[in-house]
Amino acid sequence: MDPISEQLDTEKLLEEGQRKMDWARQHMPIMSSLRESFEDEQPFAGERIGMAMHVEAKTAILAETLAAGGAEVAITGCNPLSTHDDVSVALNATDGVTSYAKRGVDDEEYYEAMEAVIEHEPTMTVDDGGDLVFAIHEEYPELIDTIIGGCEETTTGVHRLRAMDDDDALDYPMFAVNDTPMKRLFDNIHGTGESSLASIAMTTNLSWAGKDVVVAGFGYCGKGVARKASGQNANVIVTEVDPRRALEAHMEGFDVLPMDEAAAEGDVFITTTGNRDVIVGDHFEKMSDGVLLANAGHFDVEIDLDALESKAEQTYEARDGLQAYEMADGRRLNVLAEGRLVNLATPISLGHPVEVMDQSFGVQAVCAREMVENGDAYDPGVHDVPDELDREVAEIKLEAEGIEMDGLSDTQEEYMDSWQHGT
Ligand code: RBV
Repeated sequence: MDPISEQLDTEKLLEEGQRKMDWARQHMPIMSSLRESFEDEQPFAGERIGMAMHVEAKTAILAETLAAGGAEVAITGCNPLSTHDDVSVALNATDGVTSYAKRGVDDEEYYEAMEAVIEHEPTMTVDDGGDLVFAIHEEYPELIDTIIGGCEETTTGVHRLRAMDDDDALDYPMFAVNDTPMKRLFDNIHGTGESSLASIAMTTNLSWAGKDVVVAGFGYCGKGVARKASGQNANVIVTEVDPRRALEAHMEGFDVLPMDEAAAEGDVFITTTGNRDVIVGDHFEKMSDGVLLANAGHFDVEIDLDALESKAEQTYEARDGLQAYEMADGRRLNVLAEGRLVNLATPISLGHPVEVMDQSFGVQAVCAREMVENGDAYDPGVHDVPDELDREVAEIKLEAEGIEMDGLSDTQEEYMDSWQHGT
């Protein structure tokens, strides 16, 4: 397959893509700091890094930072709708980077581009959702011997890798970047919360105030969406399958209902569970005219669109990125971004805010560095990110923000380590 520049009219796109990258770069102090040290130390010299991520401006800065550290980077998308073509072209024009990502690809093109990345014979993989790791294990196991390891960005990908690991089917080490405090407490909560609501608002031009918003799942992403929706004066209803999380949602002041009942209440539905079949056939029967249906989970399996399609009398594009399904009784149920992750996949989506991705990608970058420097220390399987790496990224960010904090005194250290102190 040809790199992106051979496929599209690049001149216009290049300029716009570079402009987007410039803006992102200005707001990514962690990446700037790491880039400086990578340029000096060239930790990735001789390495080929294969990436499958949402190819937009912030991801482009991660890719160029790895390339600045000496890597040869090949990248494609991790979702058929999340690529920004202008950024993909600009990234492809960056030294050391080849991009195959294009927006609006079908399944065949999506996997072709993934294979094009794999043909670079990566020595390290950086994934969002696990498709690249999975494709290598399924189709190109002969490459595994020369792969040092990799990093996984998202909850769904880590979940998938842990399932592979449990089946002894994961044959190289992978860092669970998602599970670090610097990722999960910011990206999943604030990032998903803000960018999902922003994408829905911009796609529909509708308000949150006074709406009944049903949030499926009260994990880190669900909490973010619920809190931000509440902050925009919506009335939030949470659905859960875990009793502790249901209680947590209740104690945070949200209504908690089974989806069977919530279906009749909601004006907007946002799924964040990472599981399939969260909104299905009977639920559609109970919904009011005009509801919005959106998914903020990694894969497009949470809302059963086949069932919705089979119930609909007709379907039409109500706005860009918004498909209306009209029922026999006249109700219109509106689905955003074909049920794909709404913060990245509508035509106006920008993904998470820049500051948040700076943190997530800061963790990615230090994990990639750790893998090349100490790869031998990690057996095949999923690994938690060493805490000192996560702290390193937090410290760079605090310094960039000019925020100072306390340190422990010797007596405090001693106190924390001892068990003899009592009343
Ligand atoms: N995500 N990436 C962006 N590049 O704009 N926005 C969100 C971006 C990541 C986020 O870290 C999450 O874990 C993953 O997308 C879900 O696919």
